[in-house]
Amino acid sequence: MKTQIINGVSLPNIPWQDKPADCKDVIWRYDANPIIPRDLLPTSNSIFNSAVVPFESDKGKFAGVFRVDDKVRNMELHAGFSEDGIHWNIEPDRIVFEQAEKSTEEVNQWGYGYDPRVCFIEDRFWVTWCNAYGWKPTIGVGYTFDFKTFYQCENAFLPFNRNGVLFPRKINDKFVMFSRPSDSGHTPFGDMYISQSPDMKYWGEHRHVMGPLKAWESKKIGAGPIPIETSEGWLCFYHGVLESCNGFVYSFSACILDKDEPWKVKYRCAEYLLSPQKIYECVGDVQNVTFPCATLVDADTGRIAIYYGCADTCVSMAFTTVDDVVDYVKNHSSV
Ligand code: BMA
Repeated sequence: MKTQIINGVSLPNIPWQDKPADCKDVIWRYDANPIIPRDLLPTSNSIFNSAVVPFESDKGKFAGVFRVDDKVRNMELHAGFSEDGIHWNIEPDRIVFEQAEKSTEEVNQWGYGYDPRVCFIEDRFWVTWCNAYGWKPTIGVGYTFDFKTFYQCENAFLPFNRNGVLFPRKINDKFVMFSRPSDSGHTPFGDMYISQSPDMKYWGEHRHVMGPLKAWESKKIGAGPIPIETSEGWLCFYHGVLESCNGFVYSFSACILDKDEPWKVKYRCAEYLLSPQKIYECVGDVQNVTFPCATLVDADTGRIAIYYGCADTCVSMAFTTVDDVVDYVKNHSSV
């Protein structure tokens, strides 16, 4: 590998398929997509935009937090487990968080849950999601050690905010999180920002990272999976939205951020790397959405498995390698 993965883990059983000989793209789809159908649970309307991580990785296992919209159309989060990263057992009951700090205040309460991310930092798995505070979206924060008991902390930010994504280690002794200030609806704008915290509770030192630039992302952008630390900087997949006469189109691409000051963009791919083109990405509850929320990365081979929601209906997987994507982003960069 030309590009080294820093602080990575070995995942010998990472889900993987070689790039098809006729594929001209940097990212290629799993040929048995989608891996999680909308009706995996008897109660589910749809399962999409979900986060997976290595869990008990010495035993080759995986766990995750899944966005499950039920048939009432409540937006809920459910835990799930897998032996191979492809076939998932999702708990039939939603996660009910315990309060991390006992409080009589109402600030910590669960409102709803969508677009979760899961990030292992130091000793626990942190979960961020779009939570409701007074039915207004903001970034919920919680943690778990075992994907059985989950603890909820204070919301990170004021409404309105979405796409809260943590970095996998402290930088300059502070936790670091992306977010995307928004409105109460289907926000027609959006830049990515970084905020910093000494304790996962008080967030400040906000920095602008980047806003929409190219046509494919001209309406708004938002952070995707947990950033991957490499010798070139932080490799970040992110989604971008274009508005067509048929509504929003969600594609995704990647950028590389400075390792010490991650609000500084080193490279940013001018093109999308994957856009809604397959039937399961174009047809569903919301047409034309590919929305990545997680990656698995094998530090030994540089293989990356990307998990992305499709058409707000199901979950699919796509693959690339660190070298392939870093080279492509560097060679097609416009900052
Ligand atoms: C965003 C979020 C995502 C969803 C996308 C497209 O605002 O709600 O969960 O995938 O819209 O509907």
